[in-house]
Amino acid sequence: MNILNTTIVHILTNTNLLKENTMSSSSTINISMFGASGVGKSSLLAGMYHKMSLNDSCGVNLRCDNPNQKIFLDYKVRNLKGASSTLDNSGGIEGTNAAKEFRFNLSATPSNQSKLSINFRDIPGAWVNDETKRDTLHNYLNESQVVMLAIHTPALMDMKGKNNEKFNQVSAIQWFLKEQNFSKPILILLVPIKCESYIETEDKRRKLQEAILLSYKELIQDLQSKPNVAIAITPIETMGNMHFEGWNQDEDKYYRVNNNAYSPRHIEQPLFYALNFALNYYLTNQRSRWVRVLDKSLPFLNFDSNFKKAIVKLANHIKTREDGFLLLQGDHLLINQGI
Ligand SMILES: Nc1nc2c(ncn2[C@@H]2O[C@H](COP(=O)(O)OP(=O)(O)O)[C@@H](O)[C@H]2O)c(=O)[nH]1
Ligand SMILES: [Mg+2]
Repeated sequence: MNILNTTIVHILTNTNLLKENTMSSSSTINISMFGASGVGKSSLLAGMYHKMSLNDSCGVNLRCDNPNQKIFLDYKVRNLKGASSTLDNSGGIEGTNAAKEFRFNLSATPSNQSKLSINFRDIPGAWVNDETKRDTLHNYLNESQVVMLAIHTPALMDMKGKNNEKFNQVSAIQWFLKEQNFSKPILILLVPIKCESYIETEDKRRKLQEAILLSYKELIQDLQSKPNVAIAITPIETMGNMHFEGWNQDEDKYYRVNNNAYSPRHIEQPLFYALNFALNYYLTNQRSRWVRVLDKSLPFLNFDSNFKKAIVKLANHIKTREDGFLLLQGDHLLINQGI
């Protein structure tokens, strides 16, 4: 069988049938970091990257080759680690002009050549209310395979959600998402952050889920019948050591619990969801037709076997029903589709 495999691969390579497979090195998955200003989008991105660089990353390697971007992400993590007894929103003031792009290379191991670029676009929250950015924002969302919608949890939960609309811009954000035509598969993650005080007990996690389902009801109902759309609620603690204290006029205040160190919880989950979806998307939609046909009809050739293994591993690691997580729809877009 081995000789047969080698011969077939040799023939395919020499007849250029696999060429498009190697050319697929240019495939890109766009992930939009979306949400109002100051909710914690950039911190979430930095925290996910940091966590990924530390731990077992489920059979995938995510590399940032741009030194300036690495410096920015490291700086953000240092800020989160160094946050002292109180913390306010001032760190989140963003320019309104440009979205920042962070390009990562995804491969099965550090030594493997990357076939897939993961392009995070950190979209300024102010764009949702800026007429001049409307088209650009639509285009960004339209080009996205994954949207991570960061949600300011204290604004959603405290004082019966009195500050929810203001901090989370729920109506404008839902409008932008509902306007998409969803002709291609997309994963939308509703990511409650700063939620250290809201996921400590089963009862609190249930209440948080209910509040998200209610607040984003319009969007969720609208997307319910769309088979191309996967949606999940993925609550995380970006810092793990800060508890919500209250409001000082219009600013949210936190305190550091027992001087505890930065210890994010579940922060890898949105990334695992996104990478799982991205790999499935790549195998199903971004490889050439030839490669897909050959992969299906001659499975012993083991095309992209490392990516397939990573999909299974990631699918086993993502939380779909526990710890306040909920995969609402689109399971079929996240599990190995047997390609
Ligand atoms: N308490 C708390 N503060 C956070 C958390 N994530 C971010 N922050 C703080 O919230 C502010 C805004 O964060 P940033 O990521 O810049 O928000 P962005 O404008 O959405 O990109 C910063 O001061 C962060 O230090 C979190 O999980 N908990
Ligand atoms: Mg930001």
